[in-house]
Amino acid sequence: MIDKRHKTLGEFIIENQSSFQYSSGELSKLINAIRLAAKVVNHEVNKAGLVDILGGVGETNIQGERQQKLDVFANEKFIQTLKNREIVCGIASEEEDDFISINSSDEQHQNKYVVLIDPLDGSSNIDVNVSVGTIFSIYRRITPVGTPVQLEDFLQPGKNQVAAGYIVYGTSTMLVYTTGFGVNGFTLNPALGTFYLSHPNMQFPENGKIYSVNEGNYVHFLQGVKDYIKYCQEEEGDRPYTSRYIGSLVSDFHRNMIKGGIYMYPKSSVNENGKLRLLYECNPMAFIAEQANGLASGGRHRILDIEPTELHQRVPFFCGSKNMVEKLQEFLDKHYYGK
Ligand code: AHM
Ligand code: MG
Repeated sequence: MIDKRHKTLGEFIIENQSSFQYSSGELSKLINAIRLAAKVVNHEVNKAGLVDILGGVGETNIQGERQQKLDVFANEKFIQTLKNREIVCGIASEEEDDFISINSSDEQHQNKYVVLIDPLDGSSNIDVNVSVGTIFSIYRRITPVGTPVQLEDFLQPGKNQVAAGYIVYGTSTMLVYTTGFGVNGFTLNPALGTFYLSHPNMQFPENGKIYSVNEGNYVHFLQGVKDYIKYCQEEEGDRPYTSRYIGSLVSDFHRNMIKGGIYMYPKSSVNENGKLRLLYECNPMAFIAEQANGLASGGRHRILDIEPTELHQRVPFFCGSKNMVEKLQEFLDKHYYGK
C-alpha cells in the first residue's frame, strides 16, 4: 500500500516547475531525464554482485551482451539519456577528456543548459558492495543559444549553478537535489520504480560529531588540518568526535548531512591540490551543502566562488556542518595567515 502522504519525484517536479516564473519547463525535463538514467544505473549497480553468474567485465553474457565496467556503463547511460531527450546543449563528464557538444535534431543548439556529471563516484567500492553515487550539476550556458557550446560554458564558478544533486546507490537508492530553494531527498521504491519524497527540506545540523577524512594520509597534511584532527580527538566538552570514512564521497556526505559532520579531502605533500574535482564533485556538493545550511571551503576560499581554469581541476575540499567547518577554518587561517 503506497502512503498517500508521500509525493513522487514526478509530482514534485511538476509542482515546482509552476513556481518558477517564466519557466519553459526545460529544467524539469532535464531533472526527469536524470531520474530515468538513475533508475537504469541503479538496476545495473544492484547486479554488481552477480558478476560470476552474469559474466565479468569484458566477457559476453548469456544474452550476448558484452559486460562493461559499471563506471563506463553509467557514463554512457547518462550521456545517452540526455542526448536522446535533446534537452541539453552540452555535457562534461569526469569520465571524458573533453566536453561534448550536442546538436538538437530540430533546431540546432536551442537548449540553454549544460550538465556536468560524475557518473559513478567511488566506483572502486563496487567490488566490495559498498555504496557508490552519481553527482550532477546544471548551469545555464553563457555563450548565445543557437551556437555550439564552448569551454567557458562549463568553466563557471559553482555559485552560478542552477541545480545540483546526487544519487546514492546505498541500502536504498536515493536521489537528493536542489534548484536553489532548499534540498529534498527522494527514495526509490524498487518494486514500483518510483522515487518518493522521503526527506523534505534536508538540513545539516549546525553542530556535528563526525569527522570524515582519509587519516592514512595524515603525515602529509598541512599543520592546520593536523591540528584540527587532533582537536576532534581531544577529550573536552562534546569531544572526542567520531571518525567515519567510507571513501565514497556521496555516502560520506549523505551521512554527515543527516547526522551532522565534516568531510575533508585536504591537499597534501603528495597531492598538491587534493584529489577531488572542482566541477564534477566539489561544486555540486558545495551547492547542496549551502542550500542545506552547511558550508564548503577549499581551505582559503568558499568553494562556490572559485573561478575554474580547467575541466578536470582538483581542489582541496572541506564540507559539512556550519560550526565544524568554521572551526576548521580557524585552524587553517592560523596556519595560512598566522591569525
Ligand atoms: P573517484 O572519482 O576516482 O571515484 O574518486 C573519488 C573518491 C571519493 O568518492 C572519495 O571520497 C575519495 O575518492 C576517496 O579517496 P581516498 O581513497 O584517497 O581516500
Ligand atoms: Mg569521482
